[in-house]
Amino acid sequence: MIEVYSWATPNGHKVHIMLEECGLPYRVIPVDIGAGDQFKPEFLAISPNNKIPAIVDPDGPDGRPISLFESGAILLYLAAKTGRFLPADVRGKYEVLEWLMFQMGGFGPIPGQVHHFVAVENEDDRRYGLDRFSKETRRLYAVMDRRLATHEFFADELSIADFAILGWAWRHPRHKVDLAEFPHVRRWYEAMMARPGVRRGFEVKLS
Ligand SMILES: N[C@@H](CCC(=O)N[C@@H](CS)C(=O)NCC(=O)O)C(=O)O
Repeated sequence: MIEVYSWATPNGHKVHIMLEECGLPYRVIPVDIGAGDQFKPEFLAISPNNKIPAIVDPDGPDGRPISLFESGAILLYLAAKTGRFLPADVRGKYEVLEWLMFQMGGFGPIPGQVHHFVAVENEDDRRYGLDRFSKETRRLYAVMDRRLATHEFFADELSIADFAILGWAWRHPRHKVDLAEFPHVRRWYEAMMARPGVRRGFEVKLS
């Protein structure tokens, strides 16, 4: 059974969703990042950047255990292990990778800064941070809206890119985005959230 070191955050949920959608058996080991569990030596041994999620698969390549950190790498590993949610053909695969990298490099780090700055007490600092990162967050939603105007999913079919982006879109109230302004994102978001596997992923028990 795969062990998932995780917490109820966007990056954690991406992996919970993928595991549920693939029907893979797994066990969650909560890492309370508010209490500093991510700095414990036993966690750092598998996640040297002190961040969730991380996994240990006792049945890794060649039947030997493997541990992985970074949610994008974990999604790619699980896709390779199951043959699901990542097309085998080169064009289809790289289309998924484009949108996965879009999420990992932008639509995650940027709204994450909004989550930080909304809680900053100093008004000038808060205003500066929110001006900068809310504007960029909204630009990213506009990019997604344009893509979804002509595509049901981010790539040609449902993929790990959708799961990765959904983890962060789920936090739209926290980064102060009204999906009514991005109707194609809203259509995709509602369809994704209606999937039983996605729902189970967001409801995963962490204690
Ligand atoms: N690029 C990493 C980011 C992971 C990340 O930022 N995890 C956050 C929770 S969503 C975390 O563990 N924060 C704890 C810390 O930074 O100390 C990934 O996608 O896995």
